[in-house]
Amino acid sequence: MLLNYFIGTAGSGKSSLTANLKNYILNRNPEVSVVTLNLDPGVKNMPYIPDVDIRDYLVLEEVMAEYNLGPNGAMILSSDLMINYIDDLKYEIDQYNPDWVLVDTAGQLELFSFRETGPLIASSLGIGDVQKSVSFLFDSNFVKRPNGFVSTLLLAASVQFRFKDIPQINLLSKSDLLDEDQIDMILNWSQDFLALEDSTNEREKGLIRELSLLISDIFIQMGSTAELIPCSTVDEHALDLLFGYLQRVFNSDQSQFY
Ligand SMILES: Nc1nc2c(ncn2[C@@H]2O[C@H](COP(=O)(O)OP(=O)(O)OP(=O)(O)O)[C@@H](O)[C@H]2O)c(=O)[nH]1
Ligand SMILES: [Mg+2]
Repeated sequence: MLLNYFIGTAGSGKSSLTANLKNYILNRNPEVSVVTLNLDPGVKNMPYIPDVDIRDYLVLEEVMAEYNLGPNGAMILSSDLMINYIDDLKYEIDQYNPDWVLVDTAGQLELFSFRETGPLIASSLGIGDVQKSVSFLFDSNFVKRPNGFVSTLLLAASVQFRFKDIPQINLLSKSDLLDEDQIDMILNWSQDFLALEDSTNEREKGLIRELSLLISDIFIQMGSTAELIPCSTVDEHALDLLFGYLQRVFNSDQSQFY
């Protein structure tokens, strides 16, 4: 069983990618079974019908009414309450005995990633020989400038820190919104933080520049890269690339990613 979590800021394309990757895998090989899991208790409209859905157990509006909370407070509480339904979600998924599980998480990524629920769910789901990955989405709309790239890089690193036992790949989502030069520039930043520093010096000013430089310097000292994979739901080749990367993660010795 291969289990992938899509995590990213609100609107970064998690649900669209969940839907499109499922279709892509099934079109490629109808024999493979793919299950989608929605972990957003507040979502109203989705681009697909999830096979397993937290909303069968927990609905944001009902939590708001029952606990007399506004949407934000109810979202925090819902995130914590999800823990009570891990066994149910696990049972439902196991009934399908799928080859792939694509997990779509809520846009408030700090709730899933930085509270207890996300890591607990991530460590609990799946049976038998299960391999896991996190796909973190860098929204193309926000990473065109060095400071947006650095902010997203920090979020991606925080998520990696929280889900430390699970290999993570970073996706440049909605890459069809960028031209080729922009894509090359952003991919270059992700592989070479010195290039990111150069662009920061050129394009940012004042405190933002100083902070961005300090942060990229930390990443340089750590010797890490944030290799990005361009990804778009309107481009079949981009899905080919993503599928290939996920297979590489799953086929490799997962310990090399820790
Ligand atoms: N151009 C383009 N638009 C996309 C792509 N993927 C998603 N979108 C659009 O981006 C918007 C948000 O997409 P979603 O898939 O709902 O994003 P999400 O991360 O699930 O959003 P939340 O669950 O609200 O956090 C929608 O209008 C999508 O149609 C893409 O690859 N290219
Ligand atoms: Mg969504």
